[in-house]
Amino acid sequence: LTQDDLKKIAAYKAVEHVKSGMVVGLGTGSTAKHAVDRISQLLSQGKLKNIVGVPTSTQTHEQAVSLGIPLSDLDSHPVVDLAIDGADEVDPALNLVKGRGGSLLREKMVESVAKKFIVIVDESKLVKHIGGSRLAMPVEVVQFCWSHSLKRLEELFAHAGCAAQLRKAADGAGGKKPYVTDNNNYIIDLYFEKEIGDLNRASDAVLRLPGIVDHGMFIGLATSVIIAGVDGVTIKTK
Ligand code: DER
Repeated sequence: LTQDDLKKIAAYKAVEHVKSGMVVGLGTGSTAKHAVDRISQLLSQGKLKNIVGVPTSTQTHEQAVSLGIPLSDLDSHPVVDLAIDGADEVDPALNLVKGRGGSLLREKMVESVAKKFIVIVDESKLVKHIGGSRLAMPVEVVQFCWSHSLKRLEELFAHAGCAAQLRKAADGAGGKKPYVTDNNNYIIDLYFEKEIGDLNRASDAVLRLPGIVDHGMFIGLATSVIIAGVDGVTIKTK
């Protein structure tokens, strides 16, 4: 079983919770992609009807359009029955790190108004403490004076040995340029040497900094996590 097989298994399991008539939050990333594929499969087989998808990125929007999934947005559907999305890290309390795919803002907007939010992961995403994996903790910031925001974020997390860097993307000419999100913002990735401590305190402190749009800590939003491992699939519900 490859890692992608595991992602697909978790995604298909989550889609079993999609019922006809639901407004479904469509996640972003290589795991959520399988869930979107599966929903379109069931729609075309007539096993699902009257689904409205609310995509969490232009990437997922384009995938869903190409698959013929009817789409809407939070303006028209302020409540989502079920959101399905991947994650970069999941801790035992189902807190998440998300956003390494760059879509954290729209994901958090959709997933924070979902009656149920099922996270789909392969077992490699499980961690003891989020932010401790030495992988990126993304923060979406306005472009204006991003370097100032980067410094304020490093100061804020100095106790955790934080190093921050502006996320870059290929400029198509062999060089790099700042990565720009769907919302025309930049992303600053934070790397920690030590645990960041209380997540809610960290979240509040980050969100109080002017110029910060949002961050990749999804605290208390997930209602279930479906974990696909080599020994099988398990579901943990809060
Ligand atoms: O960027 C995101 O939040 C994605 O959901 C990401 O965290 C999970 O992507 P993956 O399923 O490709 O690992």
